[in-house]
Amino acid sequence: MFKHAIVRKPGENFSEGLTTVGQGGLGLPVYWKALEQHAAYCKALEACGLQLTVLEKDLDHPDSTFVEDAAVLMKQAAVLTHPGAESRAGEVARIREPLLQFFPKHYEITAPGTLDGGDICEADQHFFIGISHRTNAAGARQLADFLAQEGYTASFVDVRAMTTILHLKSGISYIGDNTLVLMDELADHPQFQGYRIIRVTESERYAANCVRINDRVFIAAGFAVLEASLKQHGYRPWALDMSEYRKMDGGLSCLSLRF
Ligand code: CIR
Repeated sequence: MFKHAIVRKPGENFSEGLTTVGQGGLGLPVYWKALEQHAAYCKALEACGLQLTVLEKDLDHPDSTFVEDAAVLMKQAAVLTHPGAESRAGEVARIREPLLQFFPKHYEITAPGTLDGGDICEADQHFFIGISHRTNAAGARQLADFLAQEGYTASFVDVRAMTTILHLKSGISYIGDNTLVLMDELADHPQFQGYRIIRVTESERYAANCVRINDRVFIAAGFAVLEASLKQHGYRPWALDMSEYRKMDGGLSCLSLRF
């Protein structure tokens, strides 16, 4: 059960963050809509029983609303990351203090290692670590070592050749009950055999990034096939409009750190 989440409001310069899809047809985000969607996301977290720490907008870092990339959380310790994009490196220092209030024990990814939280998929005692254009092998190895010290196992999934996703977790979510939601391209990967798999079709790929929040599963609105499939598997999906975050390559999970 999650009891708490840390989020950060997007700043007025949110659209100046990094994006690949924004330039490619979806357009740039509209700020007031992003704020509205953020507020709805926060309300949904609260409705699921979570207490929120809402950090103020950080105009020095337009991507800083994607707080998930700055840390990886275990039950008893936090890992401060070393983001792979230069423009995002300073986000870690800005989340350190609020995060470490809750996690007195912590580790840090250091150069030459780079790692974005969006590449890390926790599945109970096991963590899948994506090697991407943001997370390098050195960062992945450092994290695996920290995880081992805390009693978790880890394995690496190389997604560098997958041009459709930014991070591993853009294409995979663990929603409890030994169940993975997987985009088509990842669904037959040997690492994921042994899990119950809910497959996401190519046209709904964006929705593969969903989040189990206590007894609900948050999914991006507008993806009817996955929503129906989650229901069939006994889950209670909660659809949230993510249109403005999608334009900046962001998914549902990136907007919060949950613990
Ligand atoms: C970036 O390119 O870093 C941001 N515009 C989007 C980050 C999304 N984060 C995530 O998927 N965990």
